[in-house]
Amino acid sequence: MTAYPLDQLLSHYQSLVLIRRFEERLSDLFAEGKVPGTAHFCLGQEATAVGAIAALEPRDLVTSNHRGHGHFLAKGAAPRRVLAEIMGKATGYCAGRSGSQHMSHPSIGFLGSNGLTAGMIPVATGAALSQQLLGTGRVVLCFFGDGATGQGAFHEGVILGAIWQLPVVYFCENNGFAMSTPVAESFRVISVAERATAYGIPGVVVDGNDYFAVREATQAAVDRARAGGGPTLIEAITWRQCGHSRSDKCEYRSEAEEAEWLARDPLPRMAEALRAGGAAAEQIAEAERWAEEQVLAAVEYALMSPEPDLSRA
Ligand SMILES: Cc1ncc(C[n+]2csc(CCOP(=O)(O)OP(=O)(O)O)c2C)c(N)n1
Repeated sequence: MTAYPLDQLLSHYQSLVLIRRFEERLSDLFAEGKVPGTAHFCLGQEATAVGAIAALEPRDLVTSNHRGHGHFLAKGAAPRRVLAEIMGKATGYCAGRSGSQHMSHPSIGFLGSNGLTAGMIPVATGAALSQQLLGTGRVVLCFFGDGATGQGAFHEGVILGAIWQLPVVYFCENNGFAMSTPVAESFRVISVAERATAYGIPGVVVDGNDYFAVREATQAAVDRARAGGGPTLIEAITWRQCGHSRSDKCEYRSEAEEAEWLARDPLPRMAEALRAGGAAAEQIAEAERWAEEQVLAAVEYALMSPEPDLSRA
């Protein structure tokens, strides 16, 4: 932790708390009938988004999946416009037309989330090919879940990334389940990272609930990609503190499992590391207050925002 400036770490802790409060409040808004459709929350997975994106430069690019609110916020999206988008409002990043699963804002390097499982892996590979051909020096960070690694698009995307030595980091958030299917029923290899051998690229397993471990592993992969060394497959072991989507009551998980993972919650772990590194209790509390205020302001903004003009194509 001493390798990073305390101010920067406090601001990343703010981002963790922001994502947590954002998702909690969004869940309430659904329950209150104020949001249409469905959403996939990333509660419990905040450290993968913030830790991995901390390893990027602002000019670098990110692709996401259906569980993408945290990725978008960590890349610097304004919470009020993300919430407005999810609520289908005209002030959202895609004018209310994409909703929760298909948001994008290329000008901050967020190329998009996608409801198609593994749908963005070939897109990330293509974006990385562009960076290589244009010589931009940018790296692409591609988020997806463990379930996505069973899709043909994963294989096709990673194999091309590997063959062409593209500046891309394939980042798997292994939260133990694809909907209700546990990973043990999805593949026979011990870990997703083990598959990297088949593509001839490094595979790394990391504790996805540890901001510092995620950041360090991603930094090594990003540096390697930027230097022309090609892709890395990172597998971050994490757990969602919620159902797969809004309607999932998680009946396939035990109370013991839940207790075990709640004890590994990434937020108190980072707060503890900050305290140990010299942050004052007031600085941590201030970061938490700031995040809460951001979410309150976002809710007000999104609720007040107009509906899209449906006469426009
Ligand atoms: C091509 C495709 N097949 C099936 C689905 C249905 N589906 C939605 S999410 C999901 C599971 C995804 O699991 P994983 O990639 O592990 O991500 P997680 O939800 O755990 O974050 C599936 C199968 C889909 N959206 N797209």
